[in-house]
Amino acid sequence: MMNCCFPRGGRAVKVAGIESWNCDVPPKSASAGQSVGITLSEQIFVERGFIASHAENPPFLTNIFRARIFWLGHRPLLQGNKYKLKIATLEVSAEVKEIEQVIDTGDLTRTQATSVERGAVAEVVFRLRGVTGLDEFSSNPNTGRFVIIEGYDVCGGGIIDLQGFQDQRVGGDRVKSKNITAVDFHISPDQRALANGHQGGILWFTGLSGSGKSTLATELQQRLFAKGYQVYVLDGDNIRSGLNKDLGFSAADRGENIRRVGEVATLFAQAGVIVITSFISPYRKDRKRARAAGGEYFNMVYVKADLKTCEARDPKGLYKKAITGEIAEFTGISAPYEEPDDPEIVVDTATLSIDESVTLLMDYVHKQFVEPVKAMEYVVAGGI
Ligand code: ADX
Repeated sequence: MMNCCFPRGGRAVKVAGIESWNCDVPPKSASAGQSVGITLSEQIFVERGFIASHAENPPFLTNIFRARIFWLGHRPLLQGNKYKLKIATLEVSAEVKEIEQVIDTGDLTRTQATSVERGAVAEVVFRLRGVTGLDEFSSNPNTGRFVIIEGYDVCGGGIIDLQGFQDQRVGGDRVKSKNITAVDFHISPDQRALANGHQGGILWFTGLSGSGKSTLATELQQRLFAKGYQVYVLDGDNIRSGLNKDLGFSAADRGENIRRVGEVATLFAQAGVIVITSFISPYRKDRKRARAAGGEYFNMVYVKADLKTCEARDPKGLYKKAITGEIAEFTGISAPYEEPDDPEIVVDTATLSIDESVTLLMDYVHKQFVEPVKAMEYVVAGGI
């Protein structure tokens, strides 16, 4: 089975079967150059121009790129003009965002210009109507080149250069490195759990600023540490002055903040540690990605307190500043908080005391991370 990924939709799906016209028995595999039909494990909407790729090596997703073009049109190519680009089987509308330079094909001199005349070569930035799957020409010529169409006439061609552009794949889940092989270090999670007396895991706190995440994380860490557990807190304010000091509070930066923390928390959990992450993590899609990274280690804790309660607490005086506009994009005031609909546990700090909240969490840790190890110890000791 192979995973497929259809860019634009960008969904990973499984190949349920392969059909070929000259075979009695459906083939188990197909290779480049063959014409086959595929059945997918789930129904998805596939449009002309979509590309199937290996899930681990998808095309670049973007709505903007630079290209080196050769112009054949009778009318000059102009900045701001719209054309149709044909990239493999995809046809997409594109605007000439910028003509960076025109290259004289006679003496290769480069000049700045706002138009490209017939017969000229130029470096041009295109903005596409939608996010599209394509590739750098040097890495995949088939999806890295295009023809330019004006009306019904082919009036140029180009090759794609993606240097300096961001892959817009949601989650940035594209692995850039090639030829990497995971190393197995031969210490199993069970061995670590038996050594520690508990499993590794992630308690992913989410909630408004002032909901009590840091307070509960601090208390819970102390209580677990006193029991001899391996425990560590990753806290927004701390991580943002080190690992994530390059990030602000835009939706994109918060996304990257949570992505990195999700990966780091997973490493801690794999090392056998109970890791408590204390981040607002306001966006559902970012939390979903952290859950996907953490897999079965991941447990979401909704530290719940309504905005009024948090504003009244305002431990850092930030709500006041947000209301006067001194702080922009402040969660709850000028930026959204999307309530979780899939938390493993809800701790309502508006009604529970700190002690009651921590007791609830201690019980959860015991059930989730300690009891399975007790059962394992019983088996190892020959109980069954
Ligand atoms: S998150 O949204 O990306 O998850 P994170 O938890 O790392 O946020 O950081 C939140 C902390 O940064 C808050 O507790 C607060 O102290 C501080 N902060 C500063 N500016 C903002 C802002 N605009 N929105 C939210 N928190 C902010």
